[in-house]
Amino acid sequence: MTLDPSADAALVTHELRGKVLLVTIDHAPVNALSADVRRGLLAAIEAADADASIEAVLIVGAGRNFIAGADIREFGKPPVPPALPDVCNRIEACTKPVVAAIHGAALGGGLEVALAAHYRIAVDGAKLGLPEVQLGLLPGAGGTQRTPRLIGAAAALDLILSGRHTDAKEALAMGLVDRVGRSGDILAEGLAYTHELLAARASVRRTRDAAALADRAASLATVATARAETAKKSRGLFSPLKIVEAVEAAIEQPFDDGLRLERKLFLQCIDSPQRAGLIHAFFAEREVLKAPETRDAKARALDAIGVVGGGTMGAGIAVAVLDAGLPVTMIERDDASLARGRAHIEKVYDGLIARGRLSAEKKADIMTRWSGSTSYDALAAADLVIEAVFEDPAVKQAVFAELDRVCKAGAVLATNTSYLDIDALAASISRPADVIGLHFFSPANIMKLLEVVVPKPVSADVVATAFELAKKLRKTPVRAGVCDGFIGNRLLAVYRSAADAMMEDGASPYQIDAAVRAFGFPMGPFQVVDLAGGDIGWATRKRRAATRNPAARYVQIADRLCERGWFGQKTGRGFYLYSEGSRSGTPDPEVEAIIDAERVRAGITPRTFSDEEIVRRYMAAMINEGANVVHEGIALRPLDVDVTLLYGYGFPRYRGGPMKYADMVGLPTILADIREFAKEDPLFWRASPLLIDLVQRGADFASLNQPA
Ligand code: 3H9
Repeated sequence: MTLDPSADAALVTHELRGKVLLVTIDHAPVNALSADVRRGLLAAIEAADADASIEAVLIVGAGRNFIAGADIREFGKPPVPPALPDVCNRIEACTKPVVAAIHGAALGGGLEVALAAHYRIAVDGAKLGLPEVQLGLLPGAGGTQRTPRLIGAAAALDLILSGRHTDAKEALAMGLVDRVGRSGDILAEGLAYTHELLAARASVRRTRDAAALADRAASLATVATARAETAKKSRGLFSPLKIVEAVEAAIEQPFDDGLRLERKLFLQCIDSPQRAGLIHAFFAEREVLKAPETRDAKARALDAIGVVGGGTMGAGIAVAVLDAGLPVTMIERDDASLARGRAHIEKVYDGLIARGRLSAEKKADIMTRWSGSTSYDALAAADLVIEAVFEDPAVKQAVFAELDRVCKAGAVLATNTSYLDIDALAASISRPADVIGLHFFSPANIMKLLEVVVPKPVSADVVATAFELAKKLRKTPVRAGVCDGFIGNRLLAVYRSAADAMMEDGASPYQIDAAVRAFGFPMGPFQVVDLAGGDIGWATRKRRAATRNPAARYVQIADRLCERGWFGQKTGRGFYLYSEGSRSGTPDPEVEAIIDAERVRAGITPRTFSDEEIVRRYMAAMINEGANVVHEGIALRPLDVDVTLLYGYGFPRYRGGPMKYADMVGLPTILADIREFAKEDPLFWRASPLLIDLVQRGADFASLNQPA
């Protein structure tokens, strides 16, 4: 029997099952707590309290989840009543026992609904957590008050500050749920548990009255430790310290006062730019998965993978593939190189064993899926082959000629080039429609970004296969068009040039790095050069010297360092000095002297830069090139640029990516900066036509973030 067949009832239905009111939330895809769902839940509880024949309430989610949390799309918009904290309070105040039966995700507001219920049962596969911190928020529907009262300050702070998911078994152990169901049938488990509670005459049991904070002194000591650790670790994030404050209030204040403080802090988080940046990142990283080809075409098989090249990149890719549970065949030119390739792979796993994160047996098991050969013929059965050999067009073409000869019809032939013309590579073989770029980032088994570079003749199902591979490898794929540097390295080249120019004009590399770190990047541009190896960029610069625009400014400081053999960490010095085995460098007075000499050579009188100006120039360069790659169709939308920089280049997630950041600063401001900087170097600071157009129309990058 459905008691309330109103519009809300479509999303939240309630029906009598004997004396139990079964409340089902059915709001695809993840049962997010939209205004209609909140209204529906409230109506259900009101109905239960009003009907004397109802003895208990059971809340379940339809589909694959209990409730994934508040509806994130509502944040930043005018609030629509009833507010979730009020709904939770009403559930808790219900005069009949309320049971939450949890399968799939019970996250954020979803777990808060469950905590407001009086009893909780979870089944295998349940994911419980309070991940608000990852969105720049804190649990704002009683989570900071009920969780510590139920499971203690330490466990609550761990859950809320990490945002991690816990499973049914651990949730039971920590007291977050009362029961783990034996079967996966959530409805049957929930009903059985509710009937059991009724038979035992279980009464209403409110989490607000739970006593896990009874040892006040110990709880406060836990909070003090968490506060000190969080201040050290949270690196500019706004919400973690607010979380500590809210949990402290749970210890020190009556429940209702604690809730009021939680609400106040939650609203501060909602208003913070970090919330806007992090939620943009959340949706953007899902949106990039929806490249047009993934909608229109079906992926080809991916059961056997080949990797050509056993260097750092090839081995890293092989590890990523092995970690996904797939077999890898590695090709190298001779036995010694093949042995080195295998050794590179083993080194990764041995490192894990040394840190206690992998057993020797598991490693042996993984390595059974690796095979190596010096003959391309071993790739005859491969579904997809990734070439990761030396970055030279002739070498790559020779590899592709071999792949063309040996691979079966329908095999996907991928190149891991970071800037070469894949259209030309595809055209050089008999099956251009099977050729695609898969640009991994080093270390390839760790870095999440995968640029899927789409040459003109490629067939849609090959692109869909690349996205499927990314899914299997747990990478975040971004679709990119063919150009020099694709999305990421193309932007990098431009903002690196901006940094070089500032260095020659008077800022020290150490000041630039510090300013960029203070913005939120883990490393500044010169630290990155030292980490990657200065020789790599040097080789590229030498290769491009003949085609460089002679009118463009060219800063030679990095070349001077490379001429001395100072390639960064691996040689013990680069822009920084590295003591034996150290990975963090110290400023080098000799480098500063070289920079001074270069300024004299270039006829530059050094001037001072504020940290703020450094960031403005760095970001303007990045954003302007980001606009260019969108304008040229290299990136589908601004959000694809954002995800590239977030996942491949250390852009601070809480700022959402360069294009989101630009929207938040305001595009007219960015354009005005570029025009100001252009007075010194008009060739470098040419405003992107897209940026100019958006400013003229009063629009922003977000307006271009339509579904692909
Ligand atoms: C909160 O609860 C605040 C409260 O404390 C206080 C309030 C006062 N809302 O990830 P998927 C969409 S903050 C709206 O691909 P999966 C998602 O965008 C919230 N939409 O599936 C995607 O849309 P599309 C705390 C949401 O199976 C679709 O659902 N909760 C939400 O791989 C499928 O998502 C969280 O932070 C949402 N809450 O993973 C949990 N969640 O199809 C966030 C998802 O158009 N969610 N969507 O691209 C997740 O972690 C995962 O989505 C989940 C499912 C694990 C649930």
